[in-house]
Amino acid sequence: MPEFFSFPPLPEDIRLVIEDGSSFLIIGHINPDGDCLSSQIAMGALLEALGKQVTLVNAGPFERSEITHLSGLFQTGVTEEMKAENPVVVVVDCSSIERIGSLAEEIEGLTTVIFDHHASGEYFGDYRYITPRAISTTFIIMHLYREFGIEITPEIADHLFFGFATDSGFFRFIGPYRGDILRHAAELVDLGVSPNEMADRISGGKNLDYVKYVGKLIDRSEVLLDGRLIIASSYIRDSRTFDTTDRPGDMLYSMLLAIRGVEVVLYLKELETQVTEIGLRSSHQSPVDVGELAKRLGGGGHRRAAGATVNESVEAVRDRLILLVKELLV
Ligand SMILES: [Mn+2]
Repeated sequence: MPEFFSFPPLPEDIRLVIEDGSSFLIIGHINPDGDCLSSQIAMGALLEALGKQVTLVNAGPFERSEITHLSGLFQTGVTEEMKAENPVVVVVDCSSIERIGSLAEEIEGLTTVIFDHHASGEYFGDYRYITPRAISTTFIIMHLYREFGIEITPEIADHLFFGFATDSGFFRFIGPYRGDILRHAAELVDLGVSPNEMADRISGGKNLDYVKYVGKLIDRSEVLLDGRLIIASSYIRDSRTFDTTDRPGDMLYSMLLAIRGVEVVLYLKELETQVTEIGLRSSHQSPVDVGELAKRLGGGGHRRAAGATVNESVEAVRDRLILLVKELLV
């Protein structure tokens, strides 16, 4: 029998925290993507519809071209004034407390509720509703609209769909027996969302330097372990050559995963001399669970997509990762 998805029941204590709270801070992860910010916005609108006072906070930076226009809706820090109301903190789309950056210290002592869909990470917060089989965090938030009996406006429908589209590679990462995702998406389209316009918004809007940058990273990438692993690396110096704040990730991954036989793609980005950000992707057929791999490096994520940041040079972490992937590629 296929394993059809249904949402686990919303714990009663979470429902009570939401119903009883009067003031809320909605927080998402640093370097936010479409799912993160849309989840924050949709969660905020849900709580406002329930009569709550809401502040959206995200430390940024708001660099990806598809989300920069949303930055004006967010505060970038939690002030003492905001804390004076003793707000409930709702954290969305974060698998570990480090993911919220400087805000982690600022919210200390406040009641925290987590809504997330990452399968691996270090659990935190006082209350958690974590649903790894949800395609995006907005998928969970859409469920909350139903749970609390709040109507989805066309504007919120757009945000919810934006999260679905960003996290599912525009529905390409969805396997069989997940008609539920498409049924949810169909509901949003009937509320006025245009998938056509959304596709342009997500993959368009880049400058020429962005595409050249991706080209450079492909050119520089190394094929390893009999063509099953590809590693692409970028360095601080690249920012002097290529004028773009967009992340090469998504385009880079889809091009490298298109190569026959490639199972794992690693993108190593030098942030500082001894600090490297690692993006991990694995192909649909691969046995490698990159979420687990990222967890071993102190990060987290999903089976097919994950990330971590380590205090090591690009070269050092590269060598370590080759050995780790080799062990997993049976
Ligand atoms: Mn997400």
